[in-house]
Amino acid sequence: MTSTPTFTAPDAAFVEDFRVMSQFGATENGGVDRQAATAADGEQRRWLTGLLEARGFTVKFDRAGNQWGLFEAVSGAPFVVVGSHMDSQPTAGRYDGAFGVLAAAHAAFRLVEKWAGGAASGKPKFNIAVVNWFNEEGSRFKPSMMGSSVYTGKLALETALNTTDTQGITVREALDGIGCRGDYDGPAASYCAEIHIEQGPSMEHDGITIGLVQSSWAANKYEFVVHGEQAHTGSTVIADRKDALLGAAMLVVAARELADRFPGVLHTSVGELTVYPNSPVVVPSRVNLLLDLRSADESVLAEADALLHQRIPAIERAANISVERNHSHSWPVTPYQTEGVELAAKVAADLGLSSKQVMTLAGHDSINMKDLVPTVMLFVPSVDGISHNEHEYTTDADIVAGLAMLTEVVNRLCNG
Ligand code: HGY
Ligand code: MN
Ligand code: MN
Ligand code: MN
Repeated sequence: MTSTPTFTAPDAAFVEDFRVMSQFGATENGGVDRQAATAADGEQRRWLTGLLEARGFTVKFDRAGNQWGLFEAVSGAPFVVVGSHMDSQPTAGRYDGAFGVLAAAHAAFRLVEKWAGGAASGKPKFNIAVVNWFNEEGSRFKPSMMGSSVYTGKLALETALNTTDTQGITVREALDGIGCRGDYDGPAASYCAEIHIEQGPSMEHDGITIGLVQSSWAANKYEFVVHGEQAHTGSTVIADRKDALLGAAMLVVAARELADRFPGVLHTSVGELTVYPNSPVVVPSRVNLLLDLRSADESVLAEADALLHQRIPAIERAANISVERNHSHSWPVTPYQTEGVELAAKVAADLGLSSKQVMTLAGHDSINMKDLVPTVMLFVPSVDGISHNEHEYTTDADIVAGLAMLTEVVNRLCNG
């Protein structure tokens, strides 16, 4: 892992494109800030358009802002959809999502070149569509996986477009602002493939290059609104306070205590708190809090949900506030199609790449897609398991191996 590998020219081109791509929204600490439909997201999307068009792909934006690079090798046939997302968390790593979109583009370039080789290379049965899903992260606009949720019919287009960020800007306005709201409906899909970094340590720990994702954990996300009353932090008697932040803090602790009751099988977190008015001498009147619960066991998730719900009246009494709970987003434990996992295992063996079956604890657009068409989800290792962090890293050797793997999986899917 420490030596610098010598790459073939196409692999070196991929590594170089990855380096160039990572400059859009680059942060001082070596990460990126490319939240959905921001200027940096728009610039990167235009760069991807140029990359795809230069290789003969037609680029279209659909009504939900998903970016499609289409190549029709067989007129009228459905498409193998391959991609991930280029949007990021506010202080994110370079790999989460973006690696998967660029790998999809380069995999498609290699296949198109092969098909151009004539009869000996064989014509595919299906066409190929590279996709850059809109707003997978859900940091600026909720919920996450927005673009793929609209494409797969799980979220109404109007609901998505009318969603606002904390400044009151709608998705519609933000997409128009970067020129990425189109009138395309998206292609007809036959299969889907996505590659992503693992975002955990298990593959690196086991010395495995390719993760064959066989299922996802389930997730339940909630927005809690804690209602209190604004007051002076100096002059208001403690007993009279209705401190929304105190109630929110109790919810944060309750979430952690829940996880501790189900060690290793339940993950709970509060990732975002918005405090109103968020001023030093004011007892907060309101806090909006985003809490998520995840497990591979839906009965654990249901029990944790119920326990959390039961805690709320005691928190309301203790902090003298009221709590409103709104469901935000959820997905069940969903297995990926066994045939896809087997196909990917065979490809890894044929390419001489080590592989093992893994679960995804994070959400991915492929979780939506696998309910629409057979879907293959692949991982490459994350160094030290670090993710959603500017120091997220995967070696060049591993991203190149991931690209080879994705190319051959998509090749076989395109051949039906
Ligand atoms: O895992 C998540 O919640 C995000 O959609 N990736
Ligand atoms: Mn991601
Ligand atoms: Mn992410
Ligand atoms: Mn005053």
